[in-house]
Amino acid sequence: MRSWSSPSVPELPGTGPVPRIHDTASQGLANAVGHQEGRVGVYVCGITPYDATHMGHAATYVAFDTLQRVWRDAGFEVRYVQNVTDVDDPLLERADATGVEWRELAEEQTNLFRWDMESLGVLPPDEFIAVSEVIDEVAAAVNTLLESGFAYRVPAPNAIEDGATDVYFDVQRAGEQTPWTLGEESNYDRPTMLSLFAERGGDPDREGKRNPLDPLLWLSAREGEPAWDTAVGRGRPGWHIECAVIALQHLDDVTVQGGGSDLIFPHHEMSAGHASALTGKDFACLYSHAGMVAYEGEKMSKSLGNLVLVSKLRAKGVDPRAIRLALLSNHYRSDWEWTAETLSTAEQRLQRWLPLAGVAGAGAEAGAGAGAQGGAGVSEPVAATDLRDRVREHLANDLDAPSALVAIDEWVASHAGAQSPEAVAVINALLGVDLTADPDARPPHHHS
Ligand code: 5CA
Ligand code: ZN
Repeated sequence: MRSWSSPSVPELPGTGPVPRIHDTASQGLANAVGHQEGRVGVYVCGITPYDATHMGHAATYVAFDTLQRVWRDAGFEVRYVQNVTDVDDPLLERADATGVEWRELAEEQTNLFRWDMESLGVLPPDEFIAVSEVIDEVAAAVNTLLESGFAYRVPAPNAIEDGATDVYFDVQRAGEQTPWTLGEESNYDRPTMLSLFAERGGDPDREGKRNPLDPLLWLSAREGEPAWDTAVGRGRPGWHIECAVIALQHLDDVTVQGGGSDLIFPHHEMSAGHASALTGKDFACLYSHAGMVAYEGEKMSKSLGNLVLVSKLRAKGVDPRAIRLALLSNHYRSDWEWTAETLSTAEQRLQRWLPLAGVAGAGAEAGAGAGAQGGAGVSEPVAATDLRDRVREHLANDLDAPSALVAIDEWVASHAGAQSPEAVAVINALLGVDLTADPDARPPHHHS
């Protein structure tokens, strides 16, 4: 699919340090490097396109965007792949409940997501792939797993066709015959796995499975649901195999598999298992997870409906750069709660920083006067080498954006009223906030 347009990223003098990030599998910090010199590949799980883009989604994509910026600054060539889960139970249920065709819902919400990402200054993936685009490839992979004995068929009495079967992944066999073992990525014990599996789309009690934790690879056609005729029969893909197949297809080296922490299990554990069974090798070098954003006391989620949407804030006239600063003011790995204060603090911060680009800030009055050019009394530009070094150090240390923001605050406070193209470039390149942009230049809605 079409991705979205890229913001321009200034090249900074010199190179930043190789980032270290937390790896869920080894439970510690690790150098974010793969098997190839100077090149990294990252697969970040994309949205299921409905009720997008809320602050939780946005926080996760801004976190991996920061990683991409830090890698680039450290001299790496980055290849970035992201999927869109346009065929899945919750999306189909929402389409059903609202009487919209699932394809239409997915397309409209994916467009909204593209525009939200663009307005937040998120670098686009090199490959942006909808599941509906890779049905045959997924079916072929499921067929391979059946032939190699890592998958098996289970009778599906609810299917449209008599005698139809669903296909499941044999976790025990994969654990014995591939480099992958259940639990190596999540480090969860079995009771935790069982409860998360049931909570997050799994079916531990399905009759005929060899192991309650065996995940679905292929669902044979059900009444009223989309289905495709493929090498494994008529039906649609399971969830984890889609990400495994897309990642393997577009990345020769998965340096990082990323997403929110709600994907640690079963999604990333099982994607890794599927990939190992297909290739005989380990899947990703590192597994990286962003914390969960809450709102009104609970995880922000489509199922609860406690959502703050990027597009709604934008429609109210909120500067997307303030939204991005609000997201960056929390460490990506922590669980945190979105509040009105999170945003107003970020709006004030943006106002304090704007003078760096010669734009008059509005002091503590959030919003008012933003974008006005400060003409009079322009002083000599101030160098910001020290600031660049500090921001680089903080971000290379497990993407510590909150400390980077504080470092910039301190620098701005000690250079009152200074203009600094160097500082502006650092903030743009590494934090994705362009202080020279005119926030009113972008239309509030995306017309595609
Ligand atoms: N399509 C699947 C991944 S293949 C999916 O999880 N879609 S999603 O729309 O539910 O979420 C998109 C991304 O946002 C995922 O990486 C997910 O982990 C992350 N995410 C969802 N809710 C939150 C939240 N409240 N806080 C932080 N990240 C979140
Ligand atoms: Zn995924």
